[in-house]
Amino acid sequence: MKEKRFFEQQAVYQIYPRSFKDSNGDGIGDLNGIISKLDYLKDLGIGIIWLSPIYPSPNFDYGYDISDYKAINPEFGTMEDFERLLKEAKERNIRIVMDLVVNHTSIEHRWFQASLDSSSPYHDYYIWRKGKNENKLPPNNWTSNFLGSAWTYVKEADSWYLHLFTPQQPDLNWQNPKVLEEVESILRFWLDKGVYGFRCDVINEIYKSSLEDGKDSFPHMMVGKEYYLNQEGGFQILRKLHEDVFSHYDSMTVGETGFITYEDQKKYTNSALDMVFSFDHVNPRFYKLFPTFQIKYKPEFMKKTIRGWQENCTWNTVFFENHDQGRSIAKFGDTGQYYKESAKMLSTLICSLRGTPFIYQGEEIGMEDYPRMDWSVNKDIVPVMIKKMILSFHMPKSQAEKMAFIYDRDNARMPFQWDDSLSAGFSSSSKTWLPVNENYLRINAKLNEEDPTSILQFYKEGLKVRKEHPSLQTGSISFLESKKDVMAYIREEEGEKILALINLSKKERKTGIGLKGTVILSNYPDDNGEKSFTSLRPFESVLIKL
Ligand code: TEU
Ligand code: CA
Repeated sequence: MKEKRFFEQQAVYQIYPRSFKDSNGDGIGDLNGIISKLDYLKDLGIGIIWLSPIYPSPNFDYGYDISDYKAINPEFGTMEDFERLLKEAKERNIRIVMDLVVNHTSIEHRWFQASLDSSSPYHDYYIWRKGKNENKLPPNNWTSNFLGSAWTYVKEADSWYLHLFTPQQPDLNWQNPKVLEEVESILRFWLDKGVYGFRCDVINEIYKSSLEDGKDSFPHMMVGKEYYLNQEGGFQILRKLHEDVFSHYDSMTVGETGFITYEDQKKYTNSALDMVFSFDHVNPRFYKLFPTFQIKYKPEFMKKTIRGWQENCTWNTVFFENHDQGRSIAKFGDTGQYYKESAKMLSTLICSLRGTPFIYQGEEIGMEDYPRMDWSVNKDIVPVMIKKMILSFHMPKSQAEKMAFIYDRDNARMPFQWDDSLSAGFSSSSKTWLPVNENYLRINAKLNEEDPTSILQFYKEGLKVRKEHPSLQTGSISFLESKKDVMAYIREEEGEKILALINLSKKERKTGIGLKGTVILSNYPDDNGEKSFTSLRPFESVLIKL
């Protein structure tokens, strides 16, 4: 039998370090804060921590603009702190995965500073070009993923550089073999310290196969993508990184790959990455439509999308949240009457679908979006860029502001709510880098710990059930034809068979499934013993051993 890999058996917990736990009262989360909460994570039942970037950064994009890949951001602590985190985690059988952001660096990285000089060997680390119309206009019509032109002119260099994100995030030139060498050295640096692997930021955009004008259409989103999304050259680079580096370690890699097909996914996971994130199920309308014309979420959409990915991928990532997404309960569940039931329903999916489960900090205690985003609260650069673009279309300011906050990513980045004390126990200071959600008296980890029916207790139970049943880890998955809004699938391995019945809707639903078995997990307290479920109550979800 094939030996199981650690990431097939364990769940990942994503930490956004700035907002997890502050140990020294400066209002910013840090590494010592994380260390102090390792027992909480152990108790939750996760085996892997993914840290959003902890490297030095000028914070235009809060760590996703890195100025030194082999050091620790002093706001978060020191290299000694990081090594202690690794050691303390290891003692609890928890492994650490870092964030690898190599589509771009920060403008403050020494490579970029050196690259301003066209005679420097670093010049070719980035994508510098002369503009059109005697250098007065950008070299092509590409737009940034965060809107506006993807080019910025630098007087000193009398040239333009490409940036698929903010102007403070210049893209690396992956056609230059030196860049690959540098990245391999970064990977080995951390792997040799004992890091388990990497989550690879926008890894399907790194390779630009051409710089010609892209196909344009209103509202000019991601113009040029046909020359940088999922390019053959990109697959080759990832295979090379795998061959040169990852294959020599017991490691895990997960690619952040928006906008991919099942076929792309197969290529990425074939001798390149261990798994990828696809966003079809959480971001159905992103880039498809202008934000004002949002499509209402329908459970049938989730059912179809999840099934498609589960049936077409060898190994999935199972997640509903991350640091870029709004909180999941409001999106896919119910923040009112069925708050707990719907959060537990999402947890049941996370613990029983095929793939590595990813839980984002706060998801396990039912944290919600911030009630009122406005400029006094906002820290994220995305709304700023959206507003700028909308105003450039000569639309009214009120409209621009409203639309800007639809994609504010601060919602998921509010301080973690530990308890009912000052700043929700996140910090000893009342001034935190982003405000604490006022609902912390009602939603916090301490209350969750004390309440046997809490969302947190359910996550613990779900992860435990997953650990105790090999079929829920590496078993096959087969979907049954079920009634509207109900998902039904069987996980199976070596004779063990588990049926999942999930009602994704707020209404009672018929299942269309007559199978009977023993309930091993349920989000309604009276579901136990030998039972069949011909109908399910709102958001009711059960795992049944057949
Ligand atoms: O995100 C890539 C990205 O463009 C999307 O995730 C987008 O931010 C999201 O779908 C909006 O809803 C990655 C990081 O996760 C993000 O935090 C960084 O800002 C970005 O790359 C640049 O490094
Ligand atoms: Ca701190």
